[in-house]
Amino acid sequence: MLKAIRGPILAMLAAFAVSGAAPAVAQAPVPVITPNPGTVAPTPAPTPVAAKPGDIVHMAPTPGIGMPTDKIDLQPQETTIGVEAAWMHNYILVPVMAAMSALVLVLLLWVVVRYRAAANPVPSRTHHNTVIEVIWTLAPVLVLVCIAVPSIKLIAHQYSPPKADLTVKVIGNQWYWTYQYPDNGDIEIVSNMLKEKDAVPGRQQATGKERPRTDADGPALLAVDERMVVPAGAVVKIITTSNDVIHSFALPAAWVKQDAVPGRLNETWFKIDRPGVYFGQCSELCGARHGFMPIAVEVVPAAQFAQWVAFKGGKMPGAKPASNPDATSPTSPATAGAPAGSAPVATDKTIEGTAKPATTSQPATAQN
Ligand SMILES: [Cu+2]
Repeated sequence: MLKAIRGPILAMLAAFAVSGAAPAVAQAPVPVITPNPGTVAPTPAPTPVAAKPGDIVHMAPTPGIGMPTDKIDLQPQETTIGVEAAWMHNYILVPVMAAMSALVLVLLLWVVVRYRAAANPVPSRTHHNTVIEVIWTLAPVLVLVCIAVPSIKLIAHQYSPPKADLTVKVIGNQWYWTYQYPDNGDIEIVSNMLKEKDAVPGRQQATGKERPRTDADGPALLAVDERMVVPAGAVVKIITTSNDVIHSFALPAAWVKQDAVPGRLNETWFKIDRPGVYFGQCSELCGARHGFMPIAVEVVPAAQFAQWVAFKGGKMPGAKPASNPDATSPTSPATAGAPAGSAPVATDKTIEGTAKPATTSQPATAQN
């Protein structure tokens, strides 16, 4: 009996694993999706941190939004795709997994107890039961159909992006990110993780060459000196690639995870309506400092985005080149990683020494 039911159950589990293994691309039936769902938390009121007049003001992140929470759960989702996917995960995949595990456990226990040798001195020679064979063939098929329908719908939604309002090319490097804005005068942002206060030599701090993380930048290991800035409500097309090894651009609150592969261009997208700061991490083992190349995306109102672009020396599509004096100064963002974040020193003036090489002194072969 045990042997007889084991095959179909294993097949059922294997089939389920295949369908359920890719929640990132599996999405749900189209439940009613509210524009800004995923969480009941009120719209955060990001605390702008004022800098000197004329400086770009960056937002402070809102605890619990766009960053890990202390619950065992997915992060609150900020995109319609994320909401569909989280729904699929919470209301289809998890219940099916739990029910199937419980069923298998009960069947095993029943077989172990009911058909133990002590209670059955003469083994049964029973074989072949048409009814049960039909059941264990049809039941897995029905389970798979229940998963496949919402899953395929979700994939269709995920891979049918609306027309992009903005394209950002994301380049992975050992171990930092570069963000290029081809629609905005090819500005380039170099984004490095901010270290904790005690990890930054006092001399570096005193000379302004490197600043440590503050709470206004975000949580430890997630805060960066330069955030990717995108407008709220815009469809952002993300093109990923890499300069060295495979990295992965992941932004959990937007249900985005896309490998960045050298020599290839991969594409994904997101549209976040709520202004705020959203954090992610490189999600492909890429070497010794893989854990230290976080991602921070700052979603700002459109006007503020235009202001930021101008500040970085770029231009909005169709607009004249920015006349910002900084655009041509040595502090041009294209030349170095400027401090972003929302700390009091987040004035977007380039701090020397935080450019790419500063954090990439380890050889590419120093991998774990
Ligand atoms: Cu990486």
